[in-house]
Amino acid sequence: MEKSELFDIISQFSINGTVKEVKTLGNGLINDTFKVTTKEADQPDYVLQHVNNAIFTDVDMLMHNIVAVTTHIRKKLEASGTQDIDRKVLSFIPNRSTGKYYFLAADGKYWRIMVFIPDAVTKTEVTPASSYDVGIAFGNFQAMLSDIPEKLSETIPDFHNMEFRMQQLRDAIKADKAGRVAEMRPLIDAIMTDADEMCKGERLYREGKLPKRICHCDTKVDNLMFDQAGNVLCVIDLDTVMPNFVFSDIGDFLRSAANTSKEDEKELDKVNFNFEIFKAFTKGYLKSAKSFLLPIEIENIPYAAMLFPFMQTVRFFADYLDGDNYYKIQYPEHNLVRSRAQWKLYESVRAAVPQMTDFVQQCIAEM
Ligand code: GN1
Ligand code: MG
Repeated sequence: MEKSELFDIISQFSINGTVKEVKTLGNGLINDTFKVTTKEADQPDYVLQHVNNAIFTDVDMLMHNIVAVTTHIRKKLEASGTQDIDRKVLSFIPNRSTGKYYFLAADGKYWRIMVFIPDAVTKTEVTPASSYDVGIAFGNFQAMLSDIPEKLSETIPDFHNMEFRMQQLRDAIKADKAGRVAEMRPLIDAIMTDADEMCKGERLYREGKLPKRICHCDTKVDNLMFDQAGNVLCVIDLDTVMPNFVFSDIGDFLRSAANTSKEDEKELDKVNFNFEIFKAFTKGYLKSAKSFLLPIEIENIPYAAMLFPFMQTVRFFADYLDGDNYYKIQYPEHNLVRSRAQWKLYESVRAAVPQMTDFVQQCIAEM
């Protein structure tokens, strides 16, 4: 995109300061993100984002959710006397003319802008010590949002609904749009074998045994900000904050953090479940969330840990069979490589279910 177009988009928002430069930022698979630097030292920098409205089809509702969430969290942090609040919750900037928190450009693209959090870093890997803090942070995040007065909508309907994700995979297999199905039988069969078991969450929900709470739903490590000393500041990427099972936040964090390699590792021997990270995270999470969790949520933490690599295999794989329309890819087989890496992680997590179950029980007994 031309710099002048980006400058023009930025000028639609009520930002302070004069724009000096705009550079690409981050590695999200869905939205395009830019860092906007201002000339003045006493004015903030900003983050400009193109919202992918093929995926988030109702941007007005999306931004309503996000602003409700950030406003509510800010109030909670103020009430508890927290220091340095501007680095612990995102602030979005309204459009000068509409007052809405997005700008709809003439070409139909949606943009938004938020204040850049200074002296913060994102990570691709975490240690057990930081995972413990992340666990506490997610428990607090869910606790802070438990009494949000606005009703939040599902920004992507059925986002973490495993039955729906299986249906998408079945549809992709049936349509075989990219002609890739024939060679993929072993992976398809392996997924189908475990599918019913992995859809347990939806069944428990229908039976009225499992609640939905407001969750982040994209808690991969890249979506966390840390300060220079390694302390958690906040979770970013709030597009998917919506009602869901608590399994979402536990599972997606472990999927990314407790993987001994990358989400798209080609050498599968390098992909394993890091049990130390699981232990540290679970301990922290239970510490801050135990007061509101039901026994059924606690006893299914091992299920949550399995569910997310399983679900992510299904999602990457359905996209691969469909001809790569959803996730950004860097090479033609990228979604297949991702699927295989996630499947390897799933198998490794699955093998650890007995140890995970013991550990959760032990944690609860000690609290
Ligand atoms: C996407 O936007 P990003 O890259 O943080 C995806 C997540 C997946 C993740 C896999 C809206 O997250 O659900 O788990 O990629 N977000 C959406 O890396 O589909
Ligand atoms: Mg992201």
